[in-house]
Amino acid sequence: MTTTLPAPQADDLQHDFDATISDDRRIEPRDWMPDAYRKTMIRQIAQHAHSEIIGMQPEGNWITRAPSLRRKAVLLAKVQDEAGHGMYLYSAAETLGADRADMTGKLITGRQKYSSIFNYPTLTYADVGVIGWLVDGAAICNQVPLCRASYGPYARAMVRICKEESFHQRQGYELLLTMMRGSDKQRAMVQEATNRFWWPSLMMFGPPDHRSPNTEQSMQWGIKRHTNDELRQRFVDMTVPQAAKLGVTLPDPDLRWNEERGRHDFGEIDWSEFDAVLKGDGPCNTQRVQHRRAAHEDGEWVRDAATAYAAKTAARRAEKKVAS
Ligand code: FAQ
Repeated sequence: MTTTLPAPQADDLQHDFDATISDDRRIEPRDWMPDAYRKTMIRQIAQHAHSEIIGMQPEGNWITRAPSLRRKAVLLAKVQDEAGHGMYLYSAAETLGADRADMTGKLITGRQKYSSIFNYPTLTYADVGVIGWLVDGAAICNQVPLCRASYGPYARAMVRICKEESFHQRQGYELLLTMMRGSDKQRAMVQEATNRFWWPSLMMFGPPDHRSPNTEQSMQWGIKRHTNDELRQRFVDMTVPQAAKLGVTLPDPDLRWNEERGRHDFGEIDWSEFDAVLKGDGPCNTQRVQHRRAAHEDGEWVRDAATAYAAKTAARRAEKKVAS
């Protein structure tokens, strides 16, 4: 949406926007904002919404094979929560003028991204626990600072999402604690799932700072409060003691406490793997997008029916108004 305004008015609007950001107040949907800010917010929120929706697939894969009624109920509720997060986020993007059908179209034709992590398969039930522990854990680490993001509707959606993600993280950790108290086979499953998900979880935070084209501007605008590398480091420091308590080994021979830095050092991430996943060449990219596309196509009749019902209700309301 490009708006050309006379110069003095444009300057005033820019000044008000800058003041809102520097005073750490929120930008609201009716406020003027630079086109580039709107575009960045739509990009990030759409990617985030798509991640929540595509993120239902890896764990959804285990709903019918959960090992008990309790685990099944918990997993169903968790996957449903992720759908809810997607819905809040699409609504937040709509307040910026984005169109939900357009965003879905861009997702299923590969023109908008979703998180790299959901392109990895879930091979055993331990993956459900590890996703809760590491993937939701990384998501919380990344999203808690977003509760203070400068765009009001996004920041407010994040508050509720973070509360639910914290619960998800605990359910994953509780599942893993239970498995670690079980048989040798169960313990081996947890270790094997941790080995597969550790590095992709670190990639969730995005490219290293020197290769992150958006960080600097997003930090100036108060969208991001920390860089990708800062949050990744925070996640490593938070997770190491949790792994020790659980009794699993994180698959990184270079991971050790650095007394001087007061943080953990960790090994080099394979960024060529991240780049390949982003290009569509991860283990499950094709399957994830195809599945989403099929669900969208299968749901066409529901959208048509809802649209027809809304039109009929509006017409009836208009008729009543004319009659009264
Ligand atoms: N995967 O310049 P930067 C969840 C893209 S929700 C794919 O650093 P930015 C809940 C990036 O978009 C997980 N693409 O970008 C759950 C950019 O693309 P461009 C999702 C990635 O935006 C749990 C390009 O690379 N969370 O897990 C990734 O400043 C369990 C350059 O990167 C969010 O979306 C990636 N990992 O920082 C659900 C949180 N990283 O410019 C189910 C909100 C980067 O070509 C089960 N988003 N890219 O369009 C953010 O915090 C930021 O957007 C970052 C990236 C940190 C992800």
